[in-house]
Amino acid sequence: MTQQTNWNRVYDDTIKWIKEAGEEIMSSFTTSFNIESKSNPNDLVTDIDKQTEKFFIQKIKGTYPNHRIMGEEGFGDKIEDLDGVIWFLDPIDGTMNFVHQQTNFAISIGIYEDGVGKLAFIYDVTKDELYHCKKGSGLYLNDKKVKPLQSTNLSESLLAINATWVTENHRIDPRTFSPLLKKIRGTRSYGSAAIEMAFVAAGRLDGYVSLRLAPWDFAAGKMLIEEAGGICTTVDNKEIDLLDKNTIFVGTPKFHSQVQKEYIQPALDQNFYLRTPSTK
Ligand code: 2AM
Ligand code: CA
Repeated sequence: MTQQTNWNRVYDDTIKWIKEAGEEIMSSFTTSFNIESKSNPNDLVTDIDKQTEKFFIQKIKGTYPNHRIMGEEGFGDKIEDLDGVIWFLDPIDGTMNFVHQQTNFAISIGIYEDGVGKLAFIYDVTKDELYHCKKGSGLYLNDKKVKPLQSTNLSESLLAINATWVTENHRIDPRTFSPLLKKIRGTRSYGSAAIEMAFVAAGRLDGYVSLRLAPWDFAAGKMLIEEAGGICTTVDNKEIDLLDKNTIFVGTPKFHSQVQKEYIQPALDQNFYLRTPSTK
């Protein structure tokens, strides 16, 4: 049985901890930190990712001992079901940007209860921009309420996509998205899934696609986008699985449905390949 949760209190605590963690991260710029690679040479982790995750885990476990945590750096719990309250935590989303640019990275926290989104936070640390929502109460950027999403024509749309997915790669046939790039107004690539999803939620982008995201990368962004009235699915238009790596395609309702119908579905009908991130 899940205990009654005071969500307003969790909301306030999380914002307080995020700001505190943000200050620590900013002060790390004046000291040196250790950088390692994880699954591949481009998958980076620093001491700061690990310290930040441990900071949140200590705060969460100390205040909400019944809550479970799925964190990118693995200091949380081993999560195999969605029962109760689960915090999906990415202490630094966009670690490569953190290392190379010292900007364009975010703290991402999505809090779910029995698989249903309750609170979401994406904090663009160096810009001091906090995107946040409590389910059903609208999306906020810092203290300002964000307008519900507007739908634009494809020819006036901006899509966030990494160039990897329209060049030779082993996850998606590059012919799936390359014709779309000729049709839309432009593409962007910020290198942080959390920031890219927050931008879709706030109407700064019309869509975002990625072929390899983990629950801590998308849990908060999915909630923010849905709160703003946008659509989040896998690239092949299925429901996103919160317990697994997924392909991700998100956007305004019109952008999402048009791209599905006119670009993705025809590519799948022609048997262009599309592999999920859990498949090697
Ligand atoms: P991260 O920085 O927290 O690892 C970069 O395109 C985006 O994809 C980032 O949000 C990055 O999250 C995420 N990502 C997920 N899995 C990745 C991987 N195996 N290699 C590189 N980026 C990955
Ligand atoms: Ca990370």
